[in-house]
Amino acid sequence: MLAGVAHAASDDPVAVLSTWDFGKAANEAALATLRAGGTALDAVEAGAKVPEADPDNHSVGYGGYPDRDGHVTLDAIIMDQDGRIGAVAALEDVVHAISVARAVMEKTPHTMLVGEGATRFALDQGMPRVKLLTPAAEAAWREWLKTHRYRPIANIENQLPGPPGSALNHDTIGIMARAGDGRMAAACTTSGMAFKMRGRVGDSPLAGCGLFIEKGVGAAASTGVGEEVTRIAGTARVVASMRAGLSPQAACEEAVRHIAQLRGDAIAGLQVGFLALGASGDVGAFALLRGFTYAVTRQSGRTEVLPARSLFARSE
Ligand code: SD4
Repeated sequence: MLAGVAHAASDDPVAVLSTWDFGKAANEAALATLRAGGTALDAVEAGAKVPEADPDNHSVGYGGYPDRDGHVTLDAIIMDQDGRIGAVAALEDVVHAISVARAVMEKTPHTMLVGEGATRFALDQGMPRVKLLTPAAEAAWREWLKTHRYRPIANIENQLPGPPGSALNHDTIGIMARAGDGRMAAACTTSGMAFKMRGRVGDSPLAGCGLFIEKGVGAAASTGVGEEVTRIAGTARVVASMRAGLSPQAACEEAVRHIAQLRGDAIAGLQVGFLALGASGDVGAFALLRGFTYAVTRQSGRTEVLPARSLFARSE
């Protein structure tokens, strides 16, 4: 059994926490928003927008890899500690899925809009229509069409974009912020698994699967193969464990172990990672396989990208 990495609450508390190496740039945008007087909700939205706008990130927003029919479809959720939720799934033609999710939360009586209705709502809100499929992502898809093989590769999120077709999986950003007054919010945005079936929705936009937060307890986000997270309502489970007294680290480990026990050989080679931020600022991170990384930014502005511990020593 691998011990967790402990991050003691210190006089330089954690302000922003997010998944993968590219979370660093997102964290910096989120911290700048907090410093400018923004709320935790403003901060996670600002952070999530960074990878969404990055054409070189083939897993989130603009430049994301498409589904097997060539459509880039986005899933996102935003949530605050008061149980306010907005989400979109299978959103097309709009870059900032997280802002659409926030508008769903703030301007509709609903918690989620999907597909054409989500796109129409976003356009009605004045968001621009943008073709999300970039030439690089289209080239990767055309390369993939030659084999048509769907096999998620673990930890591709952590790798720099390679030649077309080399990245057969996607990454997600899950980002959590804790403002100076202790208020928390969280967001998650993704283009989902590369070359997924048309209409497939992963864990990311589902409250309690890709993301969950509860006042006085903390927040959790997930990354990896969404189907495996959804099966156990992964982040609801992590937050429930924290509510019951487990540390964020122990809670992430419990959820990963549960997946491994439940699924056995079916999860061989698949990655799932959980990241959690307790209400007092403690961090937890754990994954099935080696290779999951996360970015921690403290109120002083110090950011570290750290490797998560994993259940299995192998990385694929
Ligand atoms: C999904 N969980 O759509 C997302 C993908 C992901 O790291 O997180 N990849 O299943």
